[in-house]
Amino acid sequence: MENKFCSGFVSIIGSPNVGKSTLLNRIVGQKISIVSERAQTTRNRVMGVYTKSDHQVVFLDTPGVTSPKNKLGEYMLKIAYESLNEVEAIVFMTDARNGLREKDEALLSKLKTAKAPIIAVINKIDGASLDDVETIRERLLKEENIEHIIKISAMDGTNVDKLMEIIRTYLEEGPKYFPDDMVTDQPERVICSELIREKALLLLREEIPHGMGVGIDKMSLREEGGLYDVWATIYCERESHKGIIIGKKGSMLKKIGTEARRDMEWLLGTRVNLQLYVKVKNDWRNSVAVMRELGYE
Ligand SMILES: Nc1nc2c(ncn2[C@@H]2O[C@H](COP(=O)(O)OP(=O)(O)OP(=O)(O)O)[C@@H](O)[C@H]2O)c(=O)[nH]1
Ligand SMILES: [Mg+2]
Repeated sequence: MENKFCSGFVSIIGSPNVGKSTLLNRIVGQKISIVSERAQTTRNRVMGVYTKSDHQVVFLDTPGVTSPKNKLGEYMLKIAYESLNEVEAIVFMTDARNGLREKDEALLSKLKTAKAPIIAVINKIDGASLDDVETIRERLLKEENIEHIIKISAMDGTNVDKLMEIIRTYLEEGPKYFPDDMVTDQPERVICSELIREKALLLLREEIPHGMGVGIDKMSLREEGGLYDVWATIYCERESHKGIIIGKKGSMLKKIGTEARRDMEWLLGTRVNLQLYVKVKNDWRNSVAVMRELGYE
């Protein structure tokens, strides 16, 4: 019997911070979606392509679902919900350490009307008690459209192979949507801006990160090759935040730049000369114009 190529789209959805982007990166084997310990790290849909000789899965990582507090939040929620249309399966992810909270329950209710079958993933089992995991599992068993429940650790990789086996059963005979060497649809400049935002999220204090946005102003490869010049701006919402992002004598901005540059060099395969600026844009998360400038449209 002839083996036909199988493919399909899978959305990864869940509350903020449950580990969706960590899972995507683990599956495709590259950091294409930034990760941080803060909620609401992912702001756009991030596509990750997993290709094998006889099948291809196109994953959509999405912003964590929570009640929006500004226009950016509304945009993020819309992106997350839109990902549910036209996928072959939905991966609904929860954090084993947190139990099922109100926001997880709210999302579960929303998923009752989803057209695609749901695979529930209880993540972070490396840091949870068996009892906690079991409590979540028992609750999820009551949901009729959840067809599988699997416990994983996206961080250390436990059971991710089993999850992939389950996902495979939802693929249908179909085309190879993307070439073998393609892991994401995000342009390099988008990944570069995301890497800067990730480093800033990692290095800065709690109160600032949510109001941060990063735009790449210009990116150019020098004629003699081997070196990219990148100009980027970090936007924040207050003068006081600007001071914190820049730090004493520029020390914080320098740290953010150094770490981001290292990742960018790895991504681009060349040396990078990164020029970072900080600008205040009051309440930009409610400004459609700035949001558009930063790629949230
Ligand atoms: N212990 C443990 N930590 C994890 C695991 N998966 C993710 N994390 C951590 O959880 C935090 C959030 O991970 P993300 O992948 O950014 O979560 P997310 O669901 O994409 O978050 P948003 O984009 O904000 O919705 C990070 O600090 C990760 O390192 C896991 O399996 N075990
Ligand atoms: Mg994420």
